[in-house]
Amino acid sequence: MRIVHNPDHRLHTARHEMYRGRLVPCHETPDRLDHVLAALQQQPAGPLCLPGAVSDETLAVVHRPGYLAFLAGAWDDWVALDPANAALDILPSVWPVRGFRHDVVPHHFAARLGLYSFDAGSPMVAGTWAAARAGAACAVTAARAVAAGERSALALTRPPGHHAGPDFFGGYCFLNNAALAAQALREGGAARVAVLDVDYHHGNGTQTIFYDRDDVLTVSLHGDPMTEYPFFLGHADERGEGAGVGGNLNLPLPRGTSAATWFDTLDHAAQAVGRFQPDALVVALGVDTFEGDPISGFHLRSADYLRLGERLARLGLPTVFTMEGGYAVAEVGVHVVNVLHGFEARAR
Ligand code: OKP
Ligand code: ZN
Repeated sequence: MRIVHNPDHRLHTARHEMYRGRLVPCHETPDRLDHVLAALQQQPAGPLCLPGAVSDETLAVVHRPGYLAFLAGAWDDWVALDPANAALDILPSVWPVRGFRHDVVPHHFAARLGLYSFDAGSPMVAGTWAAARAGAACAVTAARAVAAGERSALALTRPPGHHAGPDFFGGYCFLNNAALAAQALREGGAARVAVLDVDYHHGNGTQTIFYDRDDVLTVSLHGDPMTEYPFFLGHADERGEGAGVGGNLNLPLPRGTSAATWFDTLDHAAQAVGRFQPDALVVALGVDTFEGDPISGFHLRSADYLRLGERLARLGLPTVFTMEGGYAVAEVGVHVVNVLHGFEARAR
């Protein structure tokens, strides 16, 4: 399996996120990826390579130009508000909810920050844009390699991507790497692409990006949004709209779900992927389904990730993995590598 590493991921190192009325240390830290690299050194799964360049045009197929321009200029705008801001992370604190205008982009940076985000848990720092862009390049590079004939590839995307929508960030995500990979597979010749999201949290951004399209199926199994982040999307009755009706499948599960039930549900998800008869698969790979994850509520154990990899390989599809969540930091590497080894054992 080809592994595309984001050499710039560490540029996105933030201090804190808003949690229950306080600023707490970020869960989404650079050492998450270091643990993956260390585990890959112990148990290699394929050649490591660097991403190629990705153009604004490529990003703009998934994201709105105004949003991309906002991200590109955010740090300079933040520091322009007050030079002392250079020592602080950017976090939004005001949002245009129902009844407010979304069609007018205010001049004030704090207002634009709210317009383009949905939570106060996703800090931006000076290097966030560079890191997110390089991460997106990893996803596109991995997808192009698979479109060119490789059986599978892993994009070591950090920051993660599945919560980022056409014109909003949140849930630690800025650019939707899985969506960019799916789009790159489409452009590389796959007529139909399935995105299967196995992160603990619903992939709301990916769902929204492809909601009205019939060429990309989105399937997500995740904590029930009635009690789990991102709360406002991810229910079973969201099936797509327009040409995309039937092209979205949500499989919400209660907090506390066992590995046995989770794997039964994965079978349903895999069957739906199979019925769609895609030419390629994107797996939004979060390993925050682990029983020891500090912010999640499923009960998978380390060996279950081998089984997950095997189950995914059984779909028999050219496959791109993007890296999403997983916050039991010391275990993240082993779990990702277990997925890859389980996959390789079946894919051969
Ligand atoms: C990103 B990914 C926990 C606070 C929730 C946001 C979680 C984002 C998860 N009680 N903060 O899907 O792993
Ligand atoms: Zn997650």
